[in-house]
Amino acid sequence: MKKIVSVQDVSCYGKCSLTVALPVVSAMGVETAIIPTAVLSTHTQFSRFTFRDLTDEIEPIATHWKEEKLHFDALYTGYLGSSRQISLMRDFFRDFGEGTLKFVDPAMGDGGKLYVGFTPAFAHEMATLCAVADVIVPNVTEAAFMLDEPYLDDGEYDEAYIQNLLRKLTALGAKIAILTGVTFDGKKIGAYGLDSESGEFFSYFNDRVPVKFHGTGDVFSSACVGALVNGLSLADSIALAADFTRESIVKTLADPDGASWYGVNFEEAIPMLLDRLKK
Ligand code: PXL
Repeated sequence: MKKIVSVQDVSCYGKCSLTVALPVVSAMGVETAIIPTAVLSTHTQFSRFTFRDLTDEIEPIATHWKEEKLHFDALYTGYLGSSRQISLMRDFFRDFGEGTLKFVDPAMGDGGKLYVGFTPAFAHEMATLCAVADVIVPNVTEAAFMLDEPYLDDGEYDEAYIQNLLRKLTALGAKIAILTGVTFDGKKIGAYGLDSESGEFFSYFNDRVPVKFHGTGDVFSSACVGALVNGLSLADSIALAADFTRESIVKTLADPDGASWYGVNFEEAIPMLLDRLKK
């Protein structure tokens, strides 16, 4: 059985990070080990939340795993709680990353703003982890902060702006950079990437559901990692992850309790994900 490790926080309530990665990647038939980076009472979109940093646990866990000679088919990092955790992840990539997919979702902001608790210095640190990754999936906000480029909102940027961000992201060292949530006309939304080895840009767009939902990045990343580890091509993995994300949004819209800042109903989209994965 394929096996990955996902390194992100546990937000005990609110659908994001490990409470998304675990069910999604596991449902795709891939064993999902975890290293929790922090325990929060809720995700940070709530007006208040508790936060227990778990940085001190990361090194002992990694040391034990080295003794056990563990091997993973992918290393998948998401929300990291501090600059020190980023540096520990660089060590983790060095120790466990040989011949393994290193997938970084630099989850730290959206809509032109960093999430509560993050600074531009943290974003620069995150760029150093992206530098040693095979695939990175920032949104435009995260890319702009990592690169110190101006942030342009949906509807303000053009293809040249996106391609410039992608060139600079791969210049950091990332092999493949994929910007998520890209929309040029507000009607279509999707992923736009650059493969630094072939030098080729690629993209995948869907009809946009005209609502912004929190937590879609984690849904996209988890499905993309699951698809890649299942052996799908990069193009097919991105298409599947984007379609699954859209389906999760559609399911949320149909839910009278669905709130845009909370998270999406990815659970109800899992049957579609698995149907497509089998094809
Ligand atoms: O979805 C990314 C994410 C992960 N973890 C925590 C968050 C967020 C987004 O707000 O607050 C704790």
